[in-house]
Amino acid sequence: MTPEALAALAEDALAAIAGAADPDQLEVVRRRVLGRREGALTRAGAVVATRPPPERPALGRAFNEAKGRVEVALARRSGQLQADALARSADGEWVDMTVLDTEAERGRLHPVTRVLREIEHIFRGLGYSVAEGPEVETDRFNFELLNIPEDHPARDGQDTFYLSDTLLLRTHTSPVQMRTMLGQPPPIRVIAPGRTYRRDNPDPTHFPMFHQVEGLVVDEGITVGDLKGTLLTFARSMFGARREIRLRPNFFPYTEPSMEVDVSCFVCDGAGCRTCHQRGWIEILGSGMVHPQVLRHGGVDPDRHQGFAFGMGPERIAMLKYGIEDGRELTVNDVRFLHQF
Ligand code: 2U9
Repeated sequence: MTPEALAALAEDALAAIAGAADPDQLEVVRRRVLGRREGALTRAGAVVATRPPPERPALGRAFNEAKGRVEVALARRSGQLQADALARSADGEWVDMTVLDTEAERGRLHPVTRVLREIEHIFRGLGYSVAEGPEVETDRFNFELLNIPEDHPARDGQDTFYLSDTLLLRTHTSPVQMRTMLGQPPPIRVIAPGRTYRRDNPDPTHFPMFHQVEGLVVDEGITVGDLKGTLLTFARSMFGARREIRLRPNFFPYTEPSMEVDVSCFVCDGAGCRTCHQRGWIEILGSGMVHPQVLRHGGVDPDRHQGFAFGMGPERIAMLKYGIEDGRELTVNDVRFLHQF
């Protein structure tokens, strides 16, 4: 053992440290040189202690210097390797927090929602309130009080979703108006928008769940003139100022007389086109004067108060307004479809 041999050990160690490519390799080098039992320099230090006293000061100084150089080199290389690793991950993973994502897409309102809101807006402007009610109804509110007879086809299990002998999914929103009549005295001006259910197989114009907006007015001296003026105002707000309406006789159990309402075609102005099937008119609403028996069921005396009612289908209006040929598209929620409106 000589001072030169200790210096040579240190040189070997420095070369190995410089060659370590990552922290794991560096740790292997550290153990090989400074490990508590097997480290080459550690063992050389033990040999120094066995030399005769006159040799020890020079050997001790050489040992301390060799160990110091190795320790400093290890610490430097370790810091360097950690900084390299950090720089590499920052290069691969950096995020620029100042970049605005101008490509973010905005959502749209569903066409049926737009039509519902537009209808509500128009009738609120005419002084109507908006009422809601349960989608699970009783046979009594959905049919009986509305004068719909026991043998009416709508009451059949083929046409209505029954949940029990007496509970069903409402087939129209009319029970909401019946509940309104029972809950407050005239004057009443209310619309009832909401989901309704019928046992129809899906096709381009049918779906087992759809929406309705029905309306009810009850006051003293209400006539067909009020009905016609109200629905003309609605038609012009909804479909354009040049619209006309016409009433055609029809039958509903809860109104007498009952009328279907056509609006002059808003695509061709009445001249005849594909949308109106060359007729110049489009059927938009059902309506009528509330049947005296239905008024009585709602706690209203038909000798003092009269009323008119109407109903319409937002899906049908959305299809006409936006040229949608297959109403089933309205239930798929494919954003490529919804983004067109
Ligand atoms: C009460 C009294 C009367 C509601 C009315 C209609 C006419 C009507 C349909 C048209 C197509 C709904 O969207 S549709 O399927 N509705 O034609 N509905 S009168 O009459 C009422 C309702 C409640 C107490």
